[in-house]
Amino acid sequence: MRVLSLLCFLSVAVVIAVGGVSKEPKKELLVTELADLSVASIPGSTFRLGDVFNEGAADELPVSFVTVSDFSMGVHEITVGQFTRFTEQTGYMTDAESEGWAFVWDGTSWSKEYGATYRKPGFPQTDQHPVVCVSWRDAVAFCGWLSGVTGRTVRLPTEAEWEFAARERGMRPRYGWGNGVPNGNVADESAAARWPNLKIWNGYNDGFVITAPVGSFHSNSIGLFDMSGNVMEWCADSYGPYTAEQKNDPLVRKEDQFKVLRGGSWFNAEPGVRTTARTRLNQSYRGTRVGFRVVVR
Ligand SMILES: [Ca+2]
Ligand SMILES: [Ca+2]
Repeated sequence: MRVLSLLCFLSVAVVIAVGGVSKEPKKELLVTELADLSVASIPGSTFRLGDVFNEGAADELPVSFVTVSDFSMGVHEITVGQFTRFTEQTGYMTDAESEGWAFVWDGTSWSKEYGATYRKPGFPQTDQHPVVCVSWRDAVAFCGWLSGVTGRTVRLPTEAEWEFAARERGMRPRYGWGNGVPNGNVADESAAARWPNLKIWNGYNDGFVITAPVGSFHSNSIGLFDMSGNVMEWCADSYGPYTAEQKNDPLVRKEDQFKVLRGGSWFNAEPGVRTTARTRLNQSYRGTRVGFRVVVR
């Protein structure tokens, strides 16, 4: 009966267009009783994917021309509140819950913390904090649920979409906040006060040791918040080397277990929070530095 009532509800899920102001990205609010999701409409284009600054790691090269189609992206990382609505409606068990542990920073390394989950990551959080301790598989499951709820295709961003968005449609912002001093939740003086050995952004204090409520800092020019820092974000792609040829809407699918994450987190300063920086983790990884945001078509 619960499933039947959910299906009935899904059929009346509504999409409300909020409309845009000139020069502002068009915003939509996908409204359901289960999950409100604010997304920004991002017109596609061709851009140069990779380390256009020539200052990053080897895996950010070669730079190549990539075309991405139009897409919409969640303006925030998925929150604890949104993820909880998913698990409450479906009974979904995260990998951390079913296996009984997640990775937590203990001051010197990322170690298995038994009992750590997105509900109890070991630090205070509200429904507005980004969900953490979710694996790639957990994130994909959330997307599948939200696709059903909204009647839209909801999925993880491809690595190319993520970078295109973080760089304000393929321009040259070095970070989610632009090119200057930080305006986001990165490894800062407040984190160093707790963990003196942490590599931080010297002289910068954002006031958050671990995660911050989403949207605590200003957005980029296309309306996206926390593209650098707060939580690292799962992408749809398997990790692989870049190639030089031009591509259209690339998505790397491989048999191995390593998936791409982008943007760095509260745990990173330079160089991890750069918009072109790439990270890979096993798809079963879950820890207090990893979350995700979604793309909607
Ligand atoms: Ca911080
Ligand atoms: Ca982020």
